[in-house]
Amino acid sequence: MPPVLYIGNQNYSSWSMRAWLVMRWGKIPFETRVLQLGGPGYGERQMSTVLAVSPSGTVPALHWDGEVISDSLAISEWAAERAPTLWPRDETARAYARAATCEMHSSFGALRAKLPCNLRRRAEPRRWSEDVDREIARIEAVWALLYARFAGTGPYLFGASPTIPDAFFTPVATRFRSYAVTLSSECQRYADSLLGNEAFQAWQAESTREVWSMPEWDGA
Ligand SMILES: N[C@@H](CCC(=O)N[C@@H](CS)C(=O)NCC(=O)O)C(=O)O
Repeated sequence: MPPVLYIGNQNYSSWSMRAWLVMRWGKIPFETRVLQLGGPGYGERQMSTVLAVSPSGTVPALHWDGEVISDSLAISEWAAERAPTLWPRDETARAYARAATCEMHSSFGALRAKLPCNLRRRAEPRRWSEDVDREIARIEAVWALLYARFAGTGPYLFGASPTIPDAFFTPVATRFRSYAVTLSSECQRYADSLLGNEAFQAWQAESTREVWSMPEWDGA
């Protein structure tokens, strides 16, 4: 039985997207099961859906050989043990890649709250609060630094193949697209590479077939 990755609504679940991209980029055979997060009656449904497969109550959750891990970064590390090229080979580059991934995993709360992941959404440009502007500037600085030092001719942060930080930044690129955030030309080029990635395109195609909607997020 191949590993099974439980994920949330593909239109909205950014953490699910990250783990799924890493598994695909690592060419690890796995099955995907999509769970509906939110929607009417979710409080009662949650026990029989997410909590039934993920003790933390969150997705993504990976099941293999009777084991369960339920965190996107832990799943990415599990994948990298099987597919080491998911991290850059060079030790210094790898340290920077881990730092960027961890920063994405643990920070940017304002961006996540005010620009929720919503692949379908195309909002008009607007002025953001100071905390969002600060976080956007920080992300642009991280991208610019990594790109200048490690990308070579790109198109990803650490070269020709996508690595784990690229997966962690892909839902950021979708947020910038959804909410019409203006980026520097080099950051926009990198964001476009993430959005053009074949595995991301496959995820996006599946998300367009999804019928669930979360009105509380669609208005953000
Ligand atoms: N730190 C976790 C966060 C996972 C998370 O918050 N996932 C959201 C979906 S994107 C979730 O499962 N929320 C629970 C719910 O909506 O019931 C990770 O990196 O996997």
